[in-house]
Amino acid sequence: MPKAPWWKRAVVYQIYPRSFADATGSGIGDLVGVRERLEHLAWLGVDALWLSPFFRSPMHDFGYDVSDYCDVDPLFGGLADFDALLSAAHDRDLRVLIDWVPAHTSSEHPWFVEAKSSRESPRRSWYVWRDPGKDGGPPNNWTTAFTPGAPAWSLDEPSGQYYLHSFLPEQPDLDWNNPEVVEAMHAVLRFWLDRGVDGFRADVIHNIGKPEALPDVDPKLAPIPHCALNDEPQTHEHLRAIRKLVDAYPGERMMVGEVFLLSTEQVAAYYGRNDELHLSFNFPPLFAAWEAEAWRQCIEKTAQSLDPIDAWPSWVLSNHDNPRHRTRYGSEARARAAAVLLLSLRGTPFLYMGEELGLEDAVITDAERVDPGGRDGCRAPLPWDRSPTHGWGAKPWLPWPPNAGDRSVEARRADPHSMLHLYRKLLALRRASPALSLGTFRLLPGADSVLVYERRGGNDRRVVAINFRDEAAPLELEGPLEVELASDGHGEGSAFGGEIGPDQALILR
Ligand code: TEU
Repeated sequence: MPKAPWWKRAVVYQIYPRSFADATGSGIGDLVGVRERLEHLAWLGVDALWLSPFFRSPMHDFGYDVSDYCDVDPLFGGLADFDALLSAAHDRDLRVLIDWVPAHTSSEHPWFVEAKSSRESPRRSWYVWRDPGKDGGPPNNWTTAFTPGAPAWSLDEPSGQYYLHSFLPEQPDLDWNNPEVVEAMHAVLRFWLDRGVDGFRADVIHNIGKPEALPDVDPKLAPIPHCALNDEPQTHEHLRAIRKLVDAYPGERMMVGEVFLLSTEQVAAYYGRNDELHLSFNFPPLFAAWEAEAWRQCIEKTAQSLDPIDAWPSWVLSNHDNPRHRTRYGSEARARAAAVLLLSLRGTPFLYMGEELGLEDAVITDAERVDPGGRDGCRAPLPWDRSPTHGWGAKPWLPWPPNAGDRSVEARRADPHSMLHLYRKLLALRRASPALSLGTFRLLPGADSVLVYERRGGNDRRVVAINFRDEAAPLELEGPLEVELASDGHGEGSAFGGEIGPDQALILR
């Protein structure tokens, strides 16, 4: 097999630090909590973890509004706790990616405080300021992310100018056309690379480049948050410089970018000619229905867009911004089949903490909702054990997900047939199989409701079949095949009998 960088073979596990593990008993997860629970990740068999932001922040967007990129928010601990976590992770051969938020800062970041202080401030041009439009309103028709249809601009009354914010007013967009901004954000990358991180998940990276003229978008598109439309050539230039910076460090450091554009062709451009992002998220599959045809299309589109530019795919079903796929797909049987799919496609899979437990979104009342984007459900805390506090010191900041005791790490680990053991088995199988980790991919014919594909690496070969319906289906395949893994455990270790069960996924060899 060809030699490949670690991140092509890896399975990455996303940790949302507020909700993972609480060592201090504050009801909010923290970095010591993550360190104390690394055993879970090592036992599971993932290769890397990605930590959502833990930097100083007023938390209007729960850490995606950063007021100091080079310090840990006291809620989560301090820099020494980060260093201890990083070295403990490395001791267990777990790589660590951190979240870099380059497109906007917090409005409380000293840069913005200074920029706002006067039109003459030397930092004014670090952000995007414009005079009001002709009617005295916002300078253009761009809209913001969390309040549908609301302008992406806020008026700063003392100076009479508007500033741009693709997200909350508390998240002013940085102006990457200013070389000082570029240098400051590069310095942030170096700060963490020098500390030893293995790489970054770059937040809304496609949103850094903006044209000076900031033209209106087609009025028909204006209701779409501008961030989901912003696709500018400047960004590619910035990414080439970022790639050089990251690649200059030893040890295969990397960056996975969040490109929140809803077509895979657009996303593909952010790999450049292997000189921009190492990996990019690709969200159309996350938004796809649980239907064989929808997935066939996502898979084909991914290959068509990425293969010609030699770019490596990534796959993700859940994250901290969207309802969990266990909730979207509606049953544990489907979520089990989805785990087989996610971990047997060609590309790097990203798991979201708790999906290995089969967690569903918490039911959040209006009174409990705290996120401006209403994304609280998937951010419910992780239950570690069956006790009433589930391993947390105090009542956590959000309600528990349904059946938290039965789905806790403790309970799932005690049951060899649980979802957690399925994930662990899949991870081990993937690691041991050249076909599944780095091999080629080919769709095979199957019934309408069954997705079938072959993975091949050298002499190693697997056939994977996913039944998207809750009724059994015939499945004709060549050659004697053995059921190596079944999402529901049925038939494992025996000869394949020509049929796939309801909601079942199979790995055959
Ligand atoms: O998300 C980008 C993004 O576009 C989504 O927030 C999307 O608009 C939203 O989920 C729709 O409900 C990233 C982070 O992942 C997210 O948590 C942040 O809020 C956002 O950027 C701003 O930093």
